[in-house]
Amino acid sequence: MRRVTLTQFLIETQREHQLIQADLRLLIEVVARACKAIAIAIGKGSLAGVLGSADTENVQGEVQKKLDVISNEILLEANEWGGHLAAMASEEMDGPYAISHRYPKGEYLLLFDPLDGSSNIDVNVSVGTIFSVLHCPEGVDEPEEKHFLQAGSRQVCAGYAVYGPTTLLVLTVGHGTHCFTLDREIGSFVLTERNMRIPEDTREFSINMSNMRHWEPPVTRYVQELLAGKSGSRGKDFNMRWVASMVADVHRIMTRGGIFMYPRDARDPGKPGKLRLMYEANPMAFIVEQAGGAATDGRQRILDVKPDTLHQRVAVFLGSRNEVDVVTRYHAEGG
Ligand code: AHM
Ligand code: MG
Repeated sequence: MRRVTLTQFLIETQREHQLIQADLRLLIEVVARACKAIAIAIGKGSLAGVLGSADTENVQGEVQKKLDVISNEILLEANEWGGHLAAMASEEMDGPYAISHRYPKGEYLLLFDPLDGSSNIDVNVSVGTIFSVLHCPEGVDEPEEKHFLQAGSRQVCAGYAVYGPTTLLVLTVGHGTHCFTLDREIGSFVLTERNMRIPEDTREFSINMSNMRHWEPPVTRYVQELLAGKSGSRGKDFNMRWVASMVADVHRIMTRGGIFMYPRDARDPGKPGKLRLMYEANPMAFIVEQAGGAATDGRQRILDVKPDTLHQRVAVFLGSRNEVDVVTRYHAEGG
């Protein structure tokens, strides 16, 4: 089989579908290069002294790991000088990151969660990077928070890297979702699955069960039916998996199906869910939909949610279409 590198894939996609102009290709290649650098930093672990806490807090009040800070810096430095971006935003920064006046400005906005699942770093379990690309509104030279607040349906590209036994890059530009594997010897990402498809049905679900007592009635109803298995109303047994790295849990679903849930819960009324809309839920929803899956916040399609703030949280139900439909219907029925 002919080996197709990420670069070849991007050039061929542009030739066939005119979906990836030169600037967007540069952006994707730069993000992919940054992900390689992050993979190398993670791979060194204790040898490079990168594990453990940075003893700082991000805007969401979460204690940052050293690798959260390192990964954020790698992405910023890689992306700021190429002339393809108007601004960046990150889980680890309060507000938008302006591109220095020393560099030319481009037409895209890049948002990222530099190291998702970072509670897993110190125990050597998979983590990842999630990113989303939007157009900067026309005529805007100095993008502010409000210019990032576009619905997920306006994303031009989204992707994630998984730093696991292999390093993978999963990508969509709105024409299917494709998976690339890092060839560590050569140092390039190679296409290993074109047009990933999520099975419509599944027997596997993914949720942090320890929060059950805080859930809303539709979620409790749905999960109790799954737990009842063969003898319950669903008439089949379900298996459960929870890595606590969204990238790893979503990647399993991209590979063999399943439903991932991080519902809204009553722990903190100020937080409608744990995951962030702009750089976690939106890119994952775009990737999942492009693979034939579904993604809702229980009430509406995630990609249709109108954002209010950069770090806004949202409930997430995504994966195999038929299961997402059931739990979304239970929300509409009120429990
Ligand atoms: P993070 O971006 O600070 O790592 O938080 C997001 C992570 C997700 O990757 C994962 O699905 C979830 O938080 C795990 O939450 P919990 O600790 O409740 O299991
Ligand atoms: Mg995250």
